[in-house]
Amino acid sequence: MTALDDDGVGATMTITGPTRDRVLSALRTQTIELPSWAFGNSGTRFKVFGSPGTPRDPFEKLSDAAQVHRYTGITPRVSLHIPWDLVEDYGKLAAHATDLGVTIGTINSNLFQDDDYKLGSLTHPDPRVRAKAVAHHAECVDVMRATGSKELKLWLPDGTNYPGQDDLHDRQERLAESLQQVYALLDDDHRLVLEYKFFEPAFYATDVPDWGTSLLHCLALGERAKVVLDTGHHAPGTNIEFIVVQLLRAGRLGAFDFNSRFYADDDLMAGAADPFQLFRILYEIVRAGALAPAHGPGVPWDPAGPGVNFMLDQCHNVEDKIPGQIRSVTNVQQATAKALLVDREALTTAQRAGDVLGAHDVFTDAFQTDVRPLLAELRESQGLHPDPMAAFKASGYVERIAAERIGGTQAGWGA
Ligand code: AOS
Ligand code: ZN
Ligand code: ZN
Repeated sequence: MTALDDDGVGATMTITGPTRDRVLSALRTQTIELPSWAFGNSGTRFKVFGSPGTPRDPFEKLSDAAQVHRYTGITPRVSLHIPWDLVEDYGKLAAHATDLGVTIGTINSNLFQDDDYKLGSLTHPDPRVRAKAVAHHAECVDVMRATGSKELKLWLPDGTNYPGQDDLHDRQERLAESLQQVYALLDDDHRLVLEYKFFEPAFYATDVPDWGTSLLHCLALGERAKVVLDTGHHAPGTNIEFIVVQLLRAGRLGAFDFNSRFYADDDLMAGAADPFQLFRILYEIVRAGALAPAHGPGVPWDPAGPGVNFMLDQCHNVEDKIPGQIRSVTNVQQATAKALLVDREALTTAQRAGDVLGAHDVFTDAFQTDVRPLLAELRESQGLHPDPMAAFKASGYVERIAAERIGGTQAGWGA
């Protein structure tokens, strides 16, 4: 059915024929990596609310993550956080993942929960503390070897709270040196991804506050160092898709941490705060041909290549965790489908003709298209239930884990 839209340019978009086939086949290649910490209890510094059935160990976190994959079909990897996901035998954990139909993804180091790191980790003024922070990454690389993970992700809480507290220049030099030591620990088929965040926990000067700083350090390290863009880590009003464009041009966009923020870095569900922003980001990904998975069966892994890892970095403080992940995944999937629907030919024609409103209409027509029926069709073609949320709820899994698991832990302390 076709109906007139209200922009005077054309009709509402219908998804048929070659467009439908092209979009469906691109969506079939998409994968999203889930964070193990999304399944543990989490909260703010004021209160952590427990939820029934919370995983008691990393094995149970993987079991919950596998449920998301079971119903959405596009989340085959799970990131670990060390030492939150500390186990004696990582080979056993990886085998457990395989049994569940998923694999271990990125290994995240933890530089923010040790008293020694009060004044910094890789940038700390004391060489002993910097050496300790580097040594932690050697442990993480061992976990990568034991689990088959290929990516080491660093997020630094390092920074200062007061002008003059430490020397800004020296901190950058120390950071460069420490990062080189970490990079040297990696195997040839590993890569390092470096996240940035404009503030918090430091409030005056953050040592990796923006994509430019992360990129400079990555360029100095080598071609297997890439930037992580966490969508929650920018000042309000920042044009994130512009950053995506620049990092893609440089071949240095390693990964996303998708989430939503309203005021600060809240790790809310991706697509909840601003689905239009998520669409704009994914449009640039599609535009650059960067949707192709970096990881996956039949995909040759290239640690220096342009592959982007699409990850979630979220916590579910008040909503149910597995459904919270399912919703986030379907939000990313919807934004991707809409990005794939942009009529690139019509857009380019309008752009080159200087047709400002025409170009804008082509762009927003895709965003306003309801892609949910298409995604339902995609899932059915893959043998999945068309509505993953309904299917998960009907499965009785939540009731089962609530009865079986007693004493689940907080996300950050689930060892
Ligand atoms: C912190 O704000 C960052 O987003 C990191 O990715 C962090 O490691 C992750 O959120 C787990 O705490
Ligand atoms: Zn993050
Ligand atoms: Zn964050």
